[in-house]
Amino acid sequence: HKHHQWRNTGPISCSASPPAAVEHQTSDTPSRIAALGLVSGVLGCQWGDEGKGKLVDILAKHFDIVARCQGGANAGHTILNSEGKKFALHLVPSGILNEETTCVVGNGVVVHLPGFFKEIDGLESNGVSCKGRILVSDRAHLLFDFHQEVDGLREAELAKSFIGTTKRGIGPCYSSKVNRNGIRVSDLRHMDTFPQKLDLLLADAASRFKDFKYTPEMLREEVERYKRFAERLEPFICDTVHFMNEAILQKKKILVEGGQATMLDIDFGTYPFVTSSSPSAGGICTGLGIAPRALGDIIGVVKAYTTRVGSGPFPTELLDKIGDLLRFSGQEFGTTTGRPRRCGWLDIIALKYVCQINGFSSLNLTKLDVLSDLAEIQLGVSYKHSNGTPINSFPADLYALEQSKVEYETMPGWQTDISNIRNYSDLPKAARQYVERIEELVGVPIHYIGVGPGRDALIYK
Ligand code: 2SA
Ligand code: GDP
Ligand code: MG
Repeated sequence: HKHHQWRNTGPISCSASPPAAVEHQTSDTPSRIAALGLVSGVLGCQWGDEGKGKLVDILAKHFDIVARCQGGANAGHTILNSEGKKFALHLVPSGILNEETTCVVGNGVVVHLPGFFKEIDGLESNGVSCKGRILVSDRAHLLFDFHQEVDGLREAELAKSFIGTTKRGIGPCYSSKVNRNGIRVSDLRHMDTFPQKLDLLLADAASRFKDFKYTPEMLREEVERYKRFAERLEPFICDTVHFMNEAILQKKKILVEGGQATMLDIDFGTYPFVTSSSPSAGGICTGLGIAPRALGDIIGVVKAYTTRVGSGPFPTELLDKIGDLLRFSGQEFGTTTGRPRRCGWLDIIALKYVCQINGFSSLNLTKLDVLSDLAEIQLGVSYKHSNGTPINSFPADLYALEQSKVEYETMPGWQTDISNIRNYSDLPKAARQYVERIEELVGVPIHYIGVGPGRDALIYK
């Protein structure tokens, strides 16, 4: 089996098709990475923040293109580069820190332009060049400040049953999209009709929320602002469907970076406590316009325990000292909002369900180091109805879920620092037992194990 690696020959301009790929062998590439399919994906297996950004950053140098297919600036990926410098990325794909990678923001993403430019300015001022390296789909929907305001108003209206959104306007923007009155990136090329479209959207919001007010003056100002954004965005705008499919024909290597995770998926998550996009495997095809048969390996990223931000069911949640310990040793605070994350044990029932939906080729178990202080570790292995009958898959019915009971398996802890270990066989026996028990229970191999936040803190199994 011959492994290929393809590299860009320079920045890709939007009107151009991808430059010819250059084939070369690499000797330093771990065989696991070299063998990854031409279109690979990295997706979250829980409720987000599994450490997807770190894996994407590590894999990026072996790929030509890193693409986002869903979500928006609600995503928060924290990455430490080789010098230990910390970057928090939201809309820009985590491939940006690798200078040879072209980043694509696909049609399924919702784009808040003020935030996008702010993120680019932040990266540029930290020495990361973005020019010619980010392509934004002309089919992507624009997320306006008013969507963010409406997000807050909706949450306030829900009162105690609030979702705990990031208030980045995600739900309202996808609502506009599905409602078919959204405004897309390509509409920025028609500034003559843009004011009217925006007016309709704002009027819609004003008719729905009594606290939402806008004046003709505010509309005019917003239009002027977007005229400037339109000019600045022009070099980034691209028919990314054509671009991606050309790249596939040219056998370039593409990595798709998921935001959020399957348990937050609009269809498969704990509805209504979900995000408004499809962070599972299907979202790769719909959010980029590439065919299912183009897909290769999909890697699921799963934390060695579970975290969740926002409201909604969390069967294995720990509301005790162990939960606090995980939060502090795992630094579990939101990358976008700084909110403390709820913490609990690994939920195998939810993980099996997520593995079925996504058909992962392998898993990246992250933050194993965070469990190092514990004398015992629990694994949630099954749910039972209140009458004692087993539940065979993750239930849709949140009431049934709330009344169910989680059954645990207790595993011994290792109580030694593992953050400097780089070979699987050097891990303490109890740590290996934990890893192998998870593989056995879910039936998917764990190929990567995270033992620290840094780029190098990864064990290839
Ligand atoms: P939204 O804003 O409409 O997508 O929120 C709906 C639910 O989805 C959850 N959600 C997330 N959960 C974890 N991490 C996310 N990204 C940030 C991070 C979150 C942060 O990386 O830390 O900084 O708070 C993310 N984005 C959306 C959200 O909590 C709601 O439960
Ligand atoms: P993402 O949204 O899935 O990309 O994850 P986030 O970046 O929001 O949250 C993951 C956090 O865990 C980040 O602060 C990472 O730097 C950190 N992290 C990732 N992998 C590991 C690991 O293996 N061990 C430790 N201790 N931290 C990790
Ligand atoms: Mg995150």
